[in-house]
Amino acid sequence: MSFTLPDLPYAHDALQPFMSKETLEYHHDKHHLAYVTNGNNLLKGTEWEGKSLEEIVKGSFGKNAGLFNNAGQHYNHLHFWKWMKPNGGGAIPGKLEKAIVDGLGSVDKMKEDFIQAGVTQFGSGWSWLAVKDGKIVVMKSANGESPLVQGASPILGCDVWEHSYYIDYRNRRPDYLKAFVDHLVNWEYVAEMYEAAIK
Ligand code: MN3
Repeated sequence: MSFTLPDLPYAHDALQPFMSKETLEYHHDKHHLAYVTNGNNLLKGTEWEGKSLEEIVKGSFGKNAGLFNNAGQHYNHLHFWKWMKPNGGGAIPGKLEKAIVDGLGSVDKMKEDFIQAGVTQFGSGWSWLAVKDGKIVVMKSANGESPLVQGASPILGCDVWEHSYYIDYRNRRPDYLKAFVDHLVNWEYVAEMYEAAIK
């Protein structure tokens, strides 16, 4: 398969004031597009041509850095757009909420740990909720890596590369992460990925 850039599931200005139209114009229209274009070029002629995106991400990790970086970021961003919605951050669907409490103690603790993972990720990367050995855990990763290459299934990720927040928050990464958790997360989509992860 080749990679294609999906449309955003909402208008570019729909996440304001927490994520601006300008940020999404750069982040989706330019950064994500570059991962798609570069990924397609680097995929050509490799053993992973014709494989699924997840197989490409896992297979190229540690073997083909250029392809991995672009395919990994394509995977991460495909979901990142769907992990947000206008007026997000509200109630968590019951079954997912129970699994969060089982794995991490409480919803507040999960939010605190998720934000802390993003704040302490040195340089570019992501903070994550993932399912590992049937339990929900908080993880972080560098650059284009994700729980997929750490033996886990990602169910929520926040992009902490500067391109994701510098226009709106400058150097205030903690404020960006807090706004993401409180106002942007689409918990219904997280619940959908949780269901898929525990199958
Ligand atoms: Mn990004």
